[in-house]
Amino acid sequence: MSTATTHDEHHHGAPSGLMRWVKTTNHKDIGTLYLWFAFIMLLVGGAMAMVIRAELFQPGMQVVDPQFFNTMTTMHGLIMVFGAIMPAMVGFANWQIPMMIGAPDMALPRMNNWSFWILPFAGTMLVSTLFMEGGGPAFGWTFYAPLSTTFAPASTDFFIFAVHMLGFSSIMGAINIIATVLNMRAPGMTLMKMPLFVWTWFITAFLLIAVMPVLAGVVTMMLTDRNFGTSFFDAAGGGDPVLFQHVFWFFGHPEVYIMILPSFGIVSEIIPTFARKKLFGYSSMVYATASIAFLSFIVYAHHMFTTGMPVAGELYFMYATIMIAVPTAVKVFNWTATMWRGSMTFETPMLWAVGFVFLFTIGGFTGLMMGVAPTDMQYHDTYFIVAHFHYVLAAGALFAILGGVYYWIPKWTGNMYNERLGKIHFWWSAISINVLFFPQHFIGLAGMPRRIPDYSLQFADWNMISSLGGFAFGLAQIFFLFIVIKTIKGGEKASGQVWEGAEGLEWTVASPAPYHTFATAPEVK
Ligand code: CU1
Repeated sequence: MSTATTHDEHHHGAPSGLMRWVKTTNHKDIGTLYLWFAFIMLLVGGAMAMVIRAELFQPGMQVVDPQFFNTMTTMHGLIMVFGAIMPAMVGFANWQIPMMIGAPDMALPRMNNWSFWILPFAGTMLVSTLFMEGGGPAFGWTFYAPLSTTFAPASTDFFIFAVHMLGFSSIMGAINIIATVLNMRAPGMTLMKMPLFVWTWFITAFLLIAVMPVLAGVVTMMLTDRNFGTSFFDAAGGGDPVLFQHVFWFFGHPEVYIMILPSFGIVSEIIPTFARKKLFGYSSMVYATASIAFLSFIVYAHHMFTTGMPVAGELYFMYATIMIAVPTAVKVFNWTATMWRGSMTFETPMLWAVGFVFLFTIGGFTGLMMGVAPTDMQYHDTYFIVAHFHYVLAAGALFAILGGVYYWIPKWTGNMYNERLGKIHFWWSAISINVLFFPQHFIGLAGMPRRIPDYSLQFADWNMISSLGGFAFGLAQIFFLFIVIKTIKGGEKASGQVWEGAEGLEWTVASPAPYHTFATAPEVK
C-alpha cells in the first residue's frame, strides 16, 4: 500500500483544482495560501487607508461622513494587523521553517490547514460588519470601552466573533511552530544552530500563546457587558472602563512584537547574504530577541500614561519601556556590524533590509520619546503616534515582508523576479512612505489629533503632502502585484545558488548563517 500510494493518488485520490488548496496539508501550499491571503488583505486595508488620506487631503468634510471615517480607521488597523502582517509572517514561517531546520513538513499538518482556513471566514465576517445595520465598528482598532460596549452598533458582536476566530487561528499556528521546532529538527541542528528567522518565530510563537487568550478574554468581557448584564467596563455597575485598557494592552503591546520579531528574523537572513559575511553576534541576537519578548510583557501601561496612573506606576512603566532600547540597539548594532567591511551588493532584498534598519530605527527613536511619561502627555492621541507606529509597522514590518518576498520568491517559484522592477518598487515605496509618514510627526507635535476626519487650517499643507505620499505608496504596491504575477508566470530561471557571490561561504547546518540556497534541506554533518 505505502509504495503504491503516490501512484494510487495520481489516479483517483489526489485532489486537484480548488480542492487541492482546500485540502492541502503541505507546508508550502499553506504558506502560499497565507501569503496570498495577506496580500489581498493588504490591498483591502490599503484601500481603506486611501479613503482616510482622501478625506484628510484637505480640511473640511468632503469624501466620507465622520462615522464612516471612524469605521475606516478601525477596519484599516484591524485588517492590517490581523489580516496582512500576521498572516504574511505565518506564511513565511510555513515556507521557510521546515526547510531551514531540515524537517519534511510542519509537525501538525492537518491543524496547519485548519489554522489557515479559519482566516478567510474570520476576515469575511470582519469586513461584512461594514454592511450591517448601524454600520461597522467605529471605535478604533484598540476598541476601547465604553465606545465598543455601551455605544457600539450590533455589528460589534460579529466583530467579537471574528476576533475569537483570528485568535484561534493564531494559537494553532503558534503551537504548530513550537512543535515543529522542538521535535522536527534534523540531526545536528541544535537550537543554537538554527537560522535566526526560525529563532525569532519560535520566540514569537510563545508570545502568541501567552497573549491571544488575553485578547479573547477582553472581547468576551465586552460580549457579556453588551449582552448578558455584566459590567466589567461600566462604572454604573461597579466596573471600570480603564480596566479595558489594562487587559487590552496586556495583549496589545506584545502584539507589536509578534509583528516585529519575525521581521527582525527576515532582515537577519537577508543582510548577511548581501554583505557576504556571517551574521555578527548570532547568540546575542537570540538573547536580545528573548529579552525583548520578556520585556514586552511588563511595559504595556506606557499606552495609558494619561489615564491617571499613580506616579510610581508611570515611573515603572517609563523605565521598563526605555530598557527595551537596549536589546533593540544590540540588534541594530549587529546588523550594522554585519555590513561593516562586507562586500555588499544592493539587490532588491538588501535594499528593503537596509531600508528596514534605517526606517525602523526612526520608529524606535520616536517610541523612546513616547516612552518618556511627561513628554508622552503631549503626544498622546496625536498624529505623532500615528507617524511612530507606521514607521515601525509599515516602514518596518511591511518592508521586512517585502524584502523577504524578493529574497525567497526565486526559491518559491523557481523564477527570478525582475531586478530592475524590484528596485523601482523599492525606491518608489521608500520615498513615498517618508513623504506619507514623516510630515505626520510635525502635524502631531503641532497638536493634530488622530482618528478625527477634520482639522484646523494650520495642518492643511502637511496633510496634503502626506496624502500625496499615501496615494503614491498605495500605487507602488499595485506595481508589486504586477511584479509578483510576472515572476510566477515566468522570467529568468533561478539557479541553485540564487544570490551571486554567496558561493564559497559554505553555509551549512553547522553555521548559523542564513539558509539561502536551493537545497531542499540543509546538509547535515
Ligand atoms: Cu506598547
